[in-house]
Amino acid sequence: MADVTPEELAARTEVERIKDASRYLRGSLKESLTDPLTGAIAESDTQLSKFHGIYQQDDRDIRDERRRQKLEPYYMFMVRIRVPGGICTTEQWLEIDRLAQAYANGTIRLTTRQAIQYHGIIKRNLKKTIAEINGCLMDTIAACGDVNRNVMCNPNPELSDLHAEVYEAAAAISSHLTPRTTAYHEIWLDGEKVADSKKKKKKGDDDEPIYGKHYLPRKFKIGVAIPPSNDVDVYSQDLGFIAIEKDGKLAGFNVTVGGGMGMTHSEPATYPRLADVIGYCPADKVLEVAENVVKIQRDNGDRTNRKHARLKYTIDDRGIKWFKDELNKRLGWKLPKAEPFAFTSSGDRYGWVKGVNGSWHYTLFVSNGRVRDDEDQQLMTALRDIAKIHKGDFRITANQNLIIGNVTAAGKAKIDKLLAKYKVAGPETMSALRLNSMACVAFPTCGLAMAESERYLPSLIDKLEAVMKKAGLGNDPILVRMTGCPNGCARPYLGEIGFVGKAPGRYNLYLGAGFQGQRLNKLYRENVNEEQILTELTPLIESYAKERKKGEPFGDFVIRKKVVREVKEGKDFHS
Ligand code: SRM
Ligand code: SF4
Repeated sequence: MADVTPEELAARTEVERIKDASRYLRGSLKESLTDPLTGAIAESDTQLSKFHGIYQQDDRDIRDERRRQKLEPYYMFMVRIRVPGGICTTEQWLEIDRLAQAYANGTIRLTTRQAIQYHGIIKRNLKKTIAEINGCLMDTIAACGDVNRNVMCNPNPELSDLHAEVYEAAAAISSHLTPRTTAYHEIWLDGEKVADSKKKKKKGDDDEPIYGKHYLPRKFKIGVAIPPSNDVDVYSQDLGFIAIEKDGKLAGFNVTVGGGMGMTHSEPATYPRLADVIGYCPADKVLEVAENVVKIQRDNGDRTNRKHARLKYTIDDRGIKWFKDELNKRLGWKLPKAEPFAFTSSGDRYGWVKGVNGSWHYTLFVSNGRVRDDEDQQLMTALRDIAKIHKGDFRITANQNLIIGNVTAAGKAKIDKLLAKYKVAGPETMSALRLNSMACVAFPTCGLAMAESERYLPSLIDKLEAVMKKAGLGNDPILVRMTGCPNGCARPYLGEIGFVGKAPGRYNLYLGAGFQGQRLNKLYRENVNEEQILTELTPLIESYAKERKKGEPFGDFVIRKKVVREVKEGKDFHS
């Protein structure tokens, strides 16, 4: 880690200067929290709070009304709890549920990276919320910010011994790459150490041996996949590991680098990119490889332009050969060539599945990850009551769903009864289209949203279901992804049908991604409203029903029929 001269720092982005002056992420957060004159925190602290898992937001539904009334925006905070591999105990779930009622907007949001979010926390409740999250041995550090985020992994370690070994590796990577700064404990826990936080903090920890005081140029994401399932969309991650088994045991991982989804409308220099497979790493070397990939990005990522700061651009600028050579040099050994593997699916498998140890796991479809009570179903209450009697755990999937994990045969009947009592719709009552759909949060909390997403997708699916049914495609899966802006939070460029918000009620329509998460989609129509979406998609769905080959996914079909051109690499996305 080279020192940075004042001239170099001046040429970097404002966020870099904020990090530089922050004393390892402290900034003036303590003072901001106690400033009684505003519901907000200081501008520079809004950048630093992200590293602590906290985003300042305002309620966009009432933004104009507040402006008319000459009031400051209704500031509130989103808090993201890190859940490596998505697994939490039922005791933790009960606490998460309690805090949602006590301090947030009464809902729990499961994210596309297997984490948990609260929305609507006001400033004076922020410290209590974080402290109480840590009280149940979870934390929020590095859930956001220019560091490694929640490490994703197939959340069902009981399915096979291999899954359990891979989950251990994912948890170890997460722990290894957690920032060491003591600022988190100082600010939120009055210096006490609680959760990961399980790690002992020592004097001098603030040195941040992996990140250094400027941390990374941008967010960094890691996912671990277990073939044949690509549920974590491994090619969308900055760094991915694909588990390779030998005789039912974990032997190692193929390593992928340079994935990412985010882009900006009308800025072709920004684009989604799928990762390259660069070689194989034995299981006992996974931390060494992860650390060195992170360090290459730390030292070479672009700190002068945040829209060009992800690892995908570092790799495209310098070439994948440069990256491999640099990694081998830093490791002091050469990554062997990748082992054969095959993905056959992405997304989740729903309903009851029996694990290797004889216990059962139930994957529940949670519409766009939002856990709450509605008139038609009381999901939040159902999960609370299940958590009270369930001896196993809860697992968040990479597709915003929830697994009730490790259920005994006797427990299975009780859980079914509770789900029925609170009218929680089972996957058997839903179309494959809905079960394979996912939308980001967008309005009213996301400050970057241009169009609705979570609140809109379910009603669009109703209409598309009717089209599918009429075409005779009642239960065929098509991956549908929607986001309220091009940042890509629901990985929309991996949707066989992708909707990306442009303006209220208007979306860019993308088609043709690979069903196993192996190919990006392509822009088909720009700035279309619901009527136009249905007009465009109806004939395509009808011809898919009539002319597809046996087992041909929709994404492959639209490419074979030349509806859109196949995207071979990220740089090709806009051409
Ligand atoms: Fe995201 C920013 C929500 C997964 C790419 N994302 C945001 C913010 C924090 C908006 C902001 O910066 O002010 C959103 C908060 C909305 C809210 O009100 O809650 C937000 N992102 C989400 C979540 C909650 C979407 C969801 O519906 O589940 C996901 C939380 C994941 C987690 O638990 O950590 C979420 N975001 C993703 C993913 C998918 C993934 O990681 O697998 C991506 C695309 C992959 C990638 O990073 O390339 C993603 N989010 C972004 C970007 C674009 C980054 C880029 O490189 O251009 C932004 C904007 C930014 O960073 O400037 C962003
Ligand atoms: Fe917000 Fe855009 Fe992410 Fe959706 S994709 S949550 S609108 S940043």
